[in-house]
Amino acid sequence: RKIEIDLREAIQGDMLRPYYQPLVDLSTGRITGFEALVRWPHPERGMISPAEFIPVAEETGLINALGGQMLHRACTDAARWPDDVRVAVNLSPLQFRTGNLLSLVMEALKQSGLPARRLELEITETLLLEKSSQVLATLHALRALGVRISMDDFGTGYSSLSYLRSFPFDKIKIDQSFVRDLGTNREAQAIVRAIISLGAGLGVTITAEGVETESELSCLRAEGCQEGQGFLFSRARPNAEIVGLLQAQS
Ligand code: G
Ligand code: G
Ligand code: MN
Ligand code: NA
Repeated sequence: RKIEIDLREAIQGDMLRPYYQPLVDLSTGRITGFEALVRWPHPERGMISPAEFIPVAEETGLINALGGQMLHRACTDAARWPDDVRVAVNLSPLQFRTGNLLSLVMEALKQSGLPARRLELEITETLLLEKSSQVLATLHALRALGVRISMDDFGTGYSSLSYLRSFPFDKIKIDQSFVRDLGTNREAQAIVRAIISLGAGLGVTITAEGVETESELSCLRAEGCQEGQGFLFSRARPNAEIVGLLQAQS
């Protein structure tokens, strides 16, 4: 397939770049960190969305090389940001199976000089479906380094609360589908409220994804949600704009 050939070439040529979307503390309005979201500037097609090529990367195994490059670059970029600003990197379940993830992370931290406490790794519920002891051991080892582990897209997929008992997450990200329906849908509001209360009980930070409107924001604040992310605050931006963005708020 053409997209596979092009993607392989883009990875070999180190053409992919993380863009960074702010994570905002809802009580202070300040940026606490950024999520790295991969972007592919394609020579013929312009900017291609990860929604299109991450699945291709996962099918072909290219996700290991892609994920490694993103992790290294995100740590290197973040090492130059202020010391209280974190970076969050998405991990594919495949990176737990085939790659040596633990040493990849250690190497990225060492090469970049980024302190482990400033790195968050986002994983999805599908990773925990199979209840693999190897996956749990890797997560515990990453956490022992001081890296924070976030549960991404919470509430979609095959949510089972049992994994919250077997692994202590640092953060749970409420999927944007619940946030989008907050104003109009009583069920969505009840679910968001329940997740926030779950987070308080577990001592886990709750982040709302896909915040687009002021009314969603005030609803989330009223429910006691600590952190938000979404177009209301900012889209993902290239690293060249990040330091300026942070200076503007200080
Ligand atoms: O940036 P956004 O537009 O369109 O991202 C789409 C999807 O791609 C999201 O589900 C996001 O988690 C995923 N994604 C973005 N960057 C990465 C990455 O570096 N690695 C992995 N595994 N997924 C990513
Ligand atoms: O799966 P993950 O949460 O990593 O994906 C983040 C995705 O959500 C990216 O595709 C990003 O571009 C997208 N996104 C971020 N903020 C918003 C928002 O406010 N609204 C919508 N519709 N998408 C968003
Ligand atoms: Mn994510
Ligand atoms: Na998500």
